[in-house]
Amino acid sequence: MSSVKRCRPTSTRGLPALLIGALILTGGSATAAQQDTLHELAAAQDTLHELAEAQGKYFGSATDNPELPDAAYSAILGSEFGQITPGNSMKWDTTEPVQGQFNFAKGDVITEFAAQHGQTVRGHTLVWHSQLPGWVGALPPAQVEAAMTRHVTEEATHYRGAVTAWDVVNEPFNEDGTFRTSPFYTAMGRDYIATALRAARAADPDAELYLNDYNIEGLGAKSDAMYALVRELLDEGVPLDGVGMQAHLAVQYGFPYQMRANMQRFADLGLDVAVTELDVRMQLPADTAKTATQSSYYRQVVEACLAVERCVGLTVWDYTDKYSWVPSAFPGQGAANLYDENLLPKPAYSAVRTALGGEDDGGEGGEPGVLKAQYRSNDSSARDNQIKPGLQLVNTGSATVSLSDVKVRYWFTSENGASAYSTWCDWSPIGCSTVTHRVVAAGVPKTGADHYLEVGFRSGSLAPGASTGEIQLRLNKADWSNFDESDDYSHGSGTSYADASKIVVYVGGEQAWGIEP
Ligand code: 9MR
Repeated sequence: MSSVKRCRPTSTRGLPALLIGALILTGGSATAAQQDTLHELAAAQDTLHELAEAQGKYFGSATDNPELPDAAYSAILGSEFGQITPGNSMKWDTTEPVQGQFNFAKGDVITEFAAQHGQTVRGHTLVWHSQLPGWVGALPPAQVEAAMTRHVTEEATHYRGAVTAWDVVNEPFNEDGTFRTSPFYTAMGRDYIATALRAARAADPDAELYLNDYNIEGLGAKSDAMYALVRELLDEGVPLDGVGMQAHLAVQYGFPYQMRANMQRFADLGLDVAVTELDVRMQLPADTAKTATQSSYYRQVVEACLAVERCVGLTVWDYTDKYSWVPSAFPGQGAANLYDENLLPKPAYSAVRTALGGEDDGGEGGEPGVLKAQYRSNDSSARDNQIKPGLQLVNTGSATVSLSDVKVRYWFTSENGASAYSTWCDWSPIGCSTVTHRVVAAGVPKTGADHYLEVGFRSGSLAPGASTGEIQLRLNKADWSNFDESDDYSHGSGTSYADASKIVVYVGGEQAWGIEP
């Protein structure tokens, strides 16, 4: 892959709100400092969605209303992903808990988030046997069709223009390929599926209409049943645009059999295919082997989708272990997502990037994100006249990294706009004489971050698995006035070394670790 980064001057998705605000205030023409920052941002690595988009696909994530107030979570959700699916808030028990009483407030929060972040929304789901309010099952069978049609019509009408694709019917099959029993199947037999699809098309002629299920990713009895059904529906002229393959995978169950061939046979019927709920769980605790298998499964799913033209995109079933459905549904299992519980990208994230054609770190066969930063505070007071970060870098990749290519940024605020600083390296096992340090003012100040301590290296290298060991750093203002570190972006109060996502590491000028302020 080329190391030349694409510049995206027409899109502001992914740019910090403050910078966009500054550009609006200056009538859209950036000052020199802003241009520097823009340049830095343009040089930052492409998002998963941008990588997928370059291949004609989208890359999305499920989300859920209770997660959105988590600012660090929603910042990644809003920037890294081009599509979102509500995990729960468009389901029947939320949208029509009482017959005829519709409530779209929670789903509206999701579509508004998407609109604010330039994302598309997959509607999930109109007709499903689960998360179905009790009143539906209590209806006399003769009334179920009218209730279902009304539900589909009301919800699809409400979300016209906001939802681009609907999982109209979710999980219609048992594992052996027989139809699953539900109030809908009991009342209408398999015709409920055609009826629901027709109602959805009538309510929103522009939305793509899907059937969605799990364990249909590979060839097998269940996917054969879906294949037979969709062929019949198409023959009957029922409106249907695609098949969603959930892809809730597990390292202990193996990779779906011939996923690409299975996708292709649906595509050959003239249907789109989407990976709708991807995650790869494992029995805890995670270890190197399970983590490697997980990365390989994520990679293979992406590769299958890329190989099939009609595979329109992939959605992960939330992107972080912090908000995974897995531990509560499968006790003892977890670690299924691309980011860990601290919102740090995992090896699977790198595997997905690489599979999407993302650039590596420029090293010999290395993957992006090969270095991680660890931090502890060496400071007993957050309100004195010195900041004392302890940093160390660990090579998590498979290639040696030349330290002279590495820069680390620790972001803080000056409090009084000071411009002159002294910086010190007090001790490091790699020798302070090899460590460079200086304070740089941000081109555009951000919350908790108007300056950064930049740490570099004159020489040396880090072998795979090696750590620099701690680097004890210290800085003060020239006027020795006090800091208030409590609101500093990179500051933490931990006194032992831990992975630090708010310390940003660059290798060869490209971001390799952390989240910029
Ligand atoms: O992620 C959803 C979780 O929060 C709910 O508790 C669960 C209840 O069934 O549904 C989860 O989402 C499911 C999706 O709607 C359909 N496919 C399986 C998903 C995981 O259970």
